[in-house]
Amino acid sequence: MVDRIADIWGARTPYAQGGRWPDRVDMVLQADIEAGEVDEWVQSACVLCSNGCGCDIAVKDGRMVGIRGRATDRVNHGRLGPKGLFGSWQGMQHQDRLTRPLIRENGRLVDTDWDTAMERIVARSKELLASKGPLSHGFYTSGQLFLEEYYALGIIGKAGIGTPHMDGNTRLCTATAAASLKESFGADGQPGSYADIDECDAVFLYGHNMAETQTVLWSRLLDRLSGPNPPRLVCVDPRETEVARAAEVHLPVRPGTNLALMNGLIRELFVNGWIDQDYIDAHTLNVGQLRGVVDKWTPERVAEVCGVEASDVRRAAAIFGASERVLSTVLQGFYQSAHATASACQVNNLHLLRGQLGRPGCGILQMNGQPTAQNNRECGADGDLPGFRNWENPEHVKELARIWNIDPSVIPDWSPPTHAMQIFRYAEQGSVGFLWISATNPAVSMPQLARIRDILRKESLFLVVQDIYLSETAQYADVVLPCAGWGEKTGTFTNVDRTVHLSEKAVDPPGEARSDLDVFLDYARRMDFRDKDGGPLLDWTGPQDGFEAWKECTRGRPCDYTGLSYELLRGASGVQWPYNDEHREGTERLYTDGHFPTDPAYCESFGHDLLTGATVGSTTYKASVQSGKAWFKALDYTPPHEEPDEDYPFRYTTGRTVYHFHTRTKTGRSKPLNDAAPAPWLEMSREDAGKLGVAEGDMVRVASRRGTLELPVRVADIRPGCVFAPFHYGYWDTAGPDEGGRPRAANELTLTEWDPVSKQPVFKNAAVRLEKIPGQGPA
Ligand SMILES: Nc1nc2c(c(=O)[nH]1)N[C@H]1C(S)=C(S)[C@@H](COP(=O)(O)OP(=O)(O)OC[C@H]3O[C@@H](n4cnc5c(=O)[nH]c(N)nc54)[C@H](O)[C@@H]3O)O[C@H]1N2
Ligand SMILES: Nc1nc2c(c(=O)[nH]1)N[C@H]1C(S)=C(S)[C@@H](COP(=O)(O)OP(=O)(O)OC[C@H]3O[C@@H](n4cnc5c(=O)[nH]c(N)nc54)[C@H](O)[C@@H]3O)O[C@H]1N2
Ligand code: SF4
Ligand SMILES: [Mo]
Repeated sequence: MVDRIADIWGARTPYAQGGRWPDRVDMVLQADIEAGEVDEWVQSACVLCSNGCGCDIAVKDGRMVGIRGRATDRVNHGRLGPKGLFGSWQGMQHQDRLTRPLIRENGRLVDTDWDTAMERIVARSKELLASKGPLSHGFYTSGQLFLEEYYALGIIGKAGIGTPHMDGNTRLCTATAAASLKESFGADGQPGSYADIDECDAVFLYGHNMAETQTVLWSRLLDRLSGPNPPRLVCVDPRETEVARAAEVHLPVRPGTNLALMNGLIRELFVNGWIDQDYIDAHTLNVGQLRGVVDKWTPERVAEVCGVEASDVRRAAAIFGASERVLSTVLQGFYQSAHATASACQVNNLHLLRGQLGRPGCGILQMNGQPTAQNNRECGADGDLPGFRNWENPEHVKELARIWNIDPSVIPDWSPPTHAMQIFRYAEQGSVGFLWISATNPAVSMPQLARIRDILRKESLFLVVQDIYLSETAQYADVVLPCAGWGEKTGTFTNVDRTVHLSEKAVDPPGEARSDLDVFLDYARRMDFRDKDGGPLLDWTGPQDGFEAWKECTRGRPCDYTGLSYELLRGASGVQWPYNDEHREGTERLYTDGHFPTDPAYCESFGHDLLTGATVGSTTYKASVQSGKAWFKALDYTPPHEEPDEDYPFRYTTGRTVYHFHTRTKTGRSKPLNDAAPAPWLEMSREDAGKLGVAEGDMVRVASRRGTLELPVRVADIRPGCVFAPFHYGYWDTAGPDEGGRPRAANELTLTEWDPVSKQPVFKNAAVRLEKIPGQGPA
């Protein structure tokens, strides 16, 4: 049998341009079980990244005992990666699962029953609403719940309580994807399709280590690369990742300098006439402004700022210019670095300039990371209004109020929605006294952890944490709610390329754990939220009611789900929205006719100034828009806020490894995955290791202005002057810095700073100094 820990992508199944990606069914079963002994295979999709691979869960004697890919699914054609194969079902069934609610008594968390836990929450909630009003409440959710759960939470926060303080960890994840799509095209939603990999002439990966983070998508690309007429590949990443090694041109930019590179690439298209003037004239606005901004970004200037070769900038641009069908993918190397939205918009601009949108092979994938991030953005459990509605458009607010049968004045539309970092700031200051965190672990995943820990432990903050394990964050809670997770509850979710999947309940959750949806509905009931006519605000009895309600909310919006049903999703494959009377088969690509959702009455946003983040506002927007045309948005480069200096001479960046998902609550509890990457490390170039006198495995202390880490060195192919740490490792399985343990969470060092438009925190560039810890070998 193939070792799918060592062999990450599995065997090659080459195919030619325009061909069909061959099927290959991947499967793992518990060691003592044969396929014939499985009682039942239950349809689902994997929730360990945004790829959304279709799968079936193997069930025997009421337990999950394995998984296999669905050959019929358009996303993965049967394949699964290491996390899907091992992390999914194994990660859910560990003895550490939370089985009973916990409440804090005399400083300690103790077991209780659901009534006591919920009544404690409701009592505090009512008391704060009466004494301080809705702005005392904050909700911080996830990119890992189901659509129905987010929509329930969105209704609770926006129509029940009426607080603008709602966001998800999607803010840390793909807020910039959403922001760039709104700025350029008027609304969120990926223009492209995974099938563009089958058709394209070239692929550009911008700050995206697809080989480790969407392993099945990378397998599709590897199969094209090993078939006839393979696509040309360009990679922008300071590290020599697997993607970089496969690329024809690798641009190892200094962290934080993406925008300089992008401005240079755009300039090359203009200078060499590699643009589609007819498309630009017919379908876009503001090309003159773009030209003006990029004018001074010659390849030589780019080379100097980014630390790459000018000839490589020219070669990369020439590949874009010479290819009829380019697929671009963008992820955290752009979204979590400096000038995030502006850099991501420049990718959209490259495609608009060449008219490469809406045709097979010409995709833009402003990627998602988490499996259900798209749904949080759609359903309004983050800062947006449900159905991609525009908070600055009073008609959209009225429409929502009509759908929910409430008074429009309840919906908080008087200010921009509060982003995650600002919600935590309000908790720090004390104006938010009630914070409900679901399915995310900010005590490890947010920047500047010492500060986050101080906020979470504040006396003035009543903290509810809803999780499947006692995470680092849950340990600070006043009430911990044990939830059912993947395979233990039913719901739908949507992946990067708008493919909607149904994930069915396969087994019962452990102990008294309940689905997140049941918890939200229970809270709504106990709070007695009512509509205008005195009826219950949320009268759903289960996920299917939620899905039906959601369909109505999307009617006529870009993410129209009205033609979908659970019945239909029980089919062979997931399907792509919009799916309605007009699109009976779903929609492979958006903007095929060059018409964009920028009409002021329809668009999701009136846009922002990319430098300051100031909103354009309806008056200016209406005066400058030509409905249906896309926007060229551009910004000049300025250096990132924190650059290396004498005291902190190294650039610090962070990211992922293939074997772990985030804070390891699931993958750290799967033996094969955890054995493959049991502890954190610091990547450093050979050159820097030599200068510091450290060798592989030596311990170093890494310090920024905000904290320190102690990690073993891994000598790696990273550009000199830069170091990299994986952000997966926190303290649930080791003593934390407050208990005298070694600091090892990458976010001890990161800074509290965010992109002005998307408000996504900057996790990918900070300045640090290094010192060898004498006499200490491998940990
Ligand atoms: N194995 C695994 N897969 C995952 C996840 C996981 O935790 N583990 N998480 C999922 C989620 S939620 C997400 S958001 C995605 C993230 O997926 P990716 O964005 O692919 O992952 P990262 O490792 O965070 O960052 C990608 C690359 O950015 C590079 N980089 C750092 N700084 C810069 C810079 O300034 N410029 C450029 N151009 N590149 C830079 C890093 O070297 C890194 O290789 O992965 C998803 N898939
Ligand atoms: N330095 C640095 N920091 C980063 C990043 C980086 O690249 N570098 N990346 C950022 C990104 S892109 C992301 S997405 C975040 C991820 O950061 P987090 O969201 O904090 O990470 P997770 O470990 O996925 O946390 C999810 C939590 O939900 C729980 N959970 C899983 N399923 C369910 C469920 O069905 N119900 C409930 N109630 N709970 C559930 C899990 O046990 C876990 O505790 O980290 C961000 N932080
Ligand atoms: S690529 Fe993502 S969705 Fe597919 S199996 Fe791997 S972790 Fe799961
Ligand atoms: Mo993410």
